[in-house]
Amino acid sequence: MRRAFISDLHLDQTDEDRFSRFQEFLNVESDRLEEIYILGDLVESWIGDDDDSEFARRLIETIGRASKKSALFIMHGNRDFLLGSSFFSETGSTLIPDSTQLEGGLLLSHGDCYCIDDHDYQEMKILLRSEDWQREFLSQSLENRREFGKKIRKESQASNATKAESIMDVSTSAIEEVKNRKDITVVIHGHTHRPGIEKHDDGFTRITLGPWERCGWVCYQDDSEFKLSCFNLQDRYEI
Ligand SMILES: [Mn+2]
Repeated sequence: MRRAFISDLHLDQTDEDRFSRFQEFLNVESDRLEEIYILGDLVESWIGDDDDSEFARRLIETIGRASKKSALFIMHGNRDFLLGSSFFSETGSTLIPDSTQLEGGLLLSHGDCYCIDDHDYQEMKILLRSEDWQREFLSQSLENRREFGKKIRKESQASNATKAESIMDVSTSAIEEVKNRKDITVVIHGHTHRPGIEKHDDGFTRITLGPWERCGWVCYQDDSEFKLSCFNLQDRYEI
């Protein structure tokens, strides 16, 4: 099975380069791979499937084109958890829940569920993922929702700037828990923006995807082989 895993693209209307690289990436890889997984934070914010912006329309078109050639799976992150059923049916992609397990003991997560030392974050997550909050939010005008999106991003940047580095990383005990599961040998996650491959002595592997910031991080799978790499976001994406 040949797959690619990406996360934390944080696409928005302001970064044209990054959006073009994403289009090229999907175009090239959907010809070549059987499955493509986006493990959360595809966009910087998603205010609802009824967003009528040019950006939202382009995103839906781009994913729709790729999903005709390759199976596309998307997991919610903490920025794009409002990607809803219209988005998935319009794009032909499939929503997968956090902690989805694939064959060969492969576990997929956005990664924020392992950041259990960040109590403020986890509390906020419970609120934002509740049905009541989402229903109320989606009932507001697009204009209000756009404003709220901007506000919450600023607040999160400000609060992250004062938090200890270790709090925003995964907690060792949360990873130990995953590792202790007999049915899991590899976990792939994003969210922390600390890309790398961690191989444990007992054969357990943790692969952390990176953000599309200075370069575009991708993990390629070819059966039991995993390769983490980063491509230039300034140049056209080619293989
Ligand atoms: Mn995230």
